[in-house]
Amino acid sequence: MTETPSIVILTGAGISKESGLDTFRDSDGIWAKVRIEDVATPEAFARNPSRVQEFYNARRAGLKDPKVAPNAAHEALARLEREWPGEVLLVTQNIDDLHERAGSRNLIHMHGELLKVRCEYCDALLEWDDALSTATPCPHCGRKGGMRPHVVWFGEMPLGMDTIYEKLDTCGLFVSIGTSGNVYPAAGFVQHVRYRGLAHSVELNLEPSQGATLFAEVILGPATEIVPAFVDRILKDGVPEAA
Ligand code: BJW
Repeated sequence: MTETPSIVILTGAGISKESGLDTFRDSDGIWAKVRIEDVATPEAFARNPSRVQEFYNARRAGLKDPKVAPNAAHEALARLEREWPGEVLLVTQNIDDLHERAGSRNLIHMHGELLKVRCEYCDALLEWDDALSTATPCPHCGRKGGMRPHVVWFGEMPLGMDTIYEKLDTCGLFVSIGTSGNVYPAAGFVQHVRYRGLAHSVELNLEPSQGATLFAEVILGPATEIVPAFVDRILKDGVPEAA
């Protein structure tokens, strides 16, 4: 008897767009309003920590807006995890908590989490839903000036990479949802899977990503429509043979 194939799903900002959160590289996205060099590098934080804290404080506060809630795409992925008889690993580049709120549990936030902060002095990692400033003392070691958002900036190592590559190496299906394929290492996952040749690969996106031609299958449309339909199909028909 053959084993049930495991599934790895990569999500990006596009899955949260219909929940009211901005993407990065769309014409109305975050990088059209602020410069990466000012808010999303370790150098920016060293140069002007208050500016960086303000940027993430505003986004953390935005998560508390009652209008920001998981959508049908987040919910469909949580259903897939509950109902698929094999393992479903969700790897998200998003720092919002909408996958958790929808019920996903086997989840890696490879670019960090907005609702966590850490201390650069003592490495304490803490849940945090409030504003942070350069004067905030670390609740663990008491020192000021070392508290930073628990996010992965350009030039920093994404989180959970050993587990992610281990699961990519053994999965039977790799699905990429709502990501433009501009940022590595996530943008390279499809190539990694295709090179191994043992998994089917599917992109679900509003528009084709940078690496769309590398996927065996591409389905275009808004996430709230195409993700639930795709999950229904996988639960009904199973995972296609690698192509
Ligand atoms: C919809 C939709 C709807 C809209 N329905 N879809 C040269 C070559 C190769 C690599 C490098 C290089 N120079 C430097 C690098 C490395 C660098 C990198 O990739 N740079 C590129 C710009 C070239 N990467 C790094 O530095 C990373 N670290 C690293 O590489 O460490 C070394 C290492 C080596 C080997 C192995 C492992 C590690 C760190 C990257 C950190 C990224 N950080 C950010 C910000 C922090 C978090 C935050 O503030 O939120 O993460 S940048 C930003 O981009 C954020 C996102 O997670 C990330 C990806 O964006 P995403 O999700 O793809 O969003 P968009 O806006 O780009 O796309 C949205 C998509 O949704 C679009 O396709 C739309 O069509 C779609 N969409 N509405 C469905 N309704």
